[in-house]
Amino acid sequence: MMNLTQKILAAHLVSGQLIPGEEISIRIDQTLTQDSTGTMAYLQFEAMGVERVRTKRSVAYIDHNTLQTGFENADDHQYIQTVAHKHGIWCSKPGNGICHQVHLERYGIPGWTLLGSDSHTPTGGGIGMLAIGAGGLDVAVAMGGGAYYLTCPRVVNVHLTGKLPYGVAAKDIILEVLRRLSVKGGVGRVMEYTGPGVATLTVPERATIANMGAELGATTSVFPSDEVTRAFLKAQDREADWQPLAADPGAAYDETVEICLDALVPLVAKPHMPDNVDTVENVGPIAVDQVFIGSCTNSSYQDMMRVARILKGKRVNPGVSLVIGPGSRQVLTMLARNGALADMMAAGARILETACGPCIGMGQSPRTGAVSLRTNNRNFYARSGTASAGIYLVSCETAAASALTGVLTDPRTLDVDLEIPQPEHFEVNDNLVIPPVEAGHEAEVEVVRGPNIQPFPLGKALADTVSGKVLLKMEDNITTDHIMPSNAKLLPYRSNIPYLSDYCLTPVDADFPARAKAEKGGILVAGQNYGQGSSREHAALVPLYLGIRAVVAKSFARIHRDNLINNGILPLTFASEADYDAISPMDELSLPGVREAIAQGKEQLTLRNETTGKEYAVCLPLTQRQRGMILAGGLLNYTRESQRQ
Ligand code: MIC
Ligand code: SF4
Repeated sequence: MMNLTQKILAAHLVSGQLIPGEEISIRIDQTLTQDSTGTMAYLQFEAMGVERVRTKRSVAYIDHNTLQTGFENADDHQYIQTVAHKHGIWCSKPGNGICHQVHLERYGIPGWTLLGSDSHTPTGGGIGMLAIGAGGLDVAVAMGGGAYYLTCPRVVNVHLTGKLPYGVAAKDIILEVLRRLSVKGGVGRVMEYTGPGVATLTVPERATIANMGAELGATTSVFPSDEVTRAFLKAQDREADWQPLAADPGAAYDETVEICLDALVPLVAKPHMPDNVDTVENVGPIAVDQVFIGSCTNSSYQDMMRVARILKGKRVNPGVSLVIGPGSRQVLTMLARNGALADMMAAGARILETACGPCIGMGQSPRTGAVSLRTNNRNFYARSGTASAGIYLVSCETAAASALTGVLTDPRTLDVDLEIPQPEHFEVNDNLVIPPVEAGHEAEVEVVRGPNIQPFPLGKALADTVSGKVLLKMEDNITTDHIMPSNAKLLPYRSNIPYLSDYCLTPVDADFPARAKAEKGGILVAGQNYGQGSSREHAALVPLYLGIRAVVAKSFARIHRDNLINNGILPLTFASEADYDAISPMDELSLPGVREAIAQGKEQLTLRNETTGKEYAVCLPLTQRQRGMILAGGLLNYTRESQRQ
């Protein structure tokens, strides 16, 4: 008897055993990239020298950097489009929509594996995929036909019963899970949704939940594939892609979370963490300056239709700027045809291109000290582009109701029919998707590289001894938005590591880049869950460029730890967390004989504080393959070395 996660893993297993905690590797059926991580992933793919991708389908989406305030974004777009065309990859052009929404609509297949260079790739779990977010280098390897290595997860049964009451949304389900489990609660786990409540949720609602499983730190989240999934695929002209999938009756799980949907209420994640959850009622009618409805979490056709219903015939409160970004061209076109778009606009909404937009700070930064209600998944400090603003994460219903009143409003007070059935047929039009060149013609395609495409740094083989000053000592839950901020000014430089290096960790300490450069690199010290959030490999590549050789933390987030190892940076954890307190900024630390110790397979190393004379035990549990990567100075060097042998 197997649960669904085990079934999909078993069907794709390349190496290892399905025992939680053990290293396994799996075959990847599909990959996705988006432009802000994609340029690096394709540069790395090119460096691997593979002519054509070996997956069943790989898609390159352009959805993050679409502002084009200078030539940089457009250079990146052209590079991605041409490199994709050459190497057998489909390219979804800017304006076609947000990668996760479009992938769900057009390409996701129940029971298949998907690896994406974006942390919200698990959105595909809404359609029964095992969809995992990873760094660009891991995705590049998967495109080349290589297996994806991961720690075999524990499987959590999130058992849903009942039905959501009026005004309570799928977003409130995942906010409830976050409230209970926290941003670390899913680490090392797959969240598998089961129970009679599942059938009451549409595919986009399931996708909302799977999407924000990323905020739990989970490896991924997965829903069964049932008649609801079949109807969704049929309406996308893809019924042939459907297959029924579910856990065997009585299958075992490592943990269980019970959620009774009838008992849920509208929830809100307060600044600056997605697990800082309270009820809308408790937070009360705080004044709201901005409302953003959109992002890969909440921008489906049904989400948008509910919003249009709420806004229809009403007026957005004069104190509020309401911005709406439908998730895909399919959604936007359908809203345009059925009049819902006009209802939104008549109410006073500002309509955005179908892209990530405000979610990643690409425009629409709120005013100083603003309260901004948003339907996206992350409210990390400064991510909106306005550090003093407070971002509150809510459902579409709460967002739209509040946009009308100007204060945080419980949508259960609305008097509007919120039942939006799934359309019989979605409007299918893939005109903005460019297919790859036919096999055998790759050499005819020229890859265009503008001046913004700069080479990426390569790690160096691990030295015998690693040493350096503590350039920064950080708290718990430092996100990749702290390590490598992303906003309208910086996102255009995702292919330009030297440029980005001047902004590394500046939300924590504005002087960090200058100090790192003056000291020619060093060591970072951090608390729990270091590197949570985005999959951006830049959070490892930029520190690598700045000469960071090791990060000593209380614990790491999964994707970031993999990214550090892939780039040859040591992710060390304190054997005793109390030692964190004994280290001060600018202490000189060293790891004498570290190369030999790692080569011998030692998992505990000695970290010497040359300034105080103290020694600390630090842990570096590595698989054999990871050991090889650390010794070689990263995955690319390791792969090259392995090929030579
Ligand atoms: C995000 O939501 O933080 C992003 C932008 O989509 C990232 C990817 C990136 O940093 O480019 C993610 O979630 O992985
Ligand atoms: Fe884009 Fe935001 Fe989704 Fe990231 S979380 S993929 S930035 S919409």
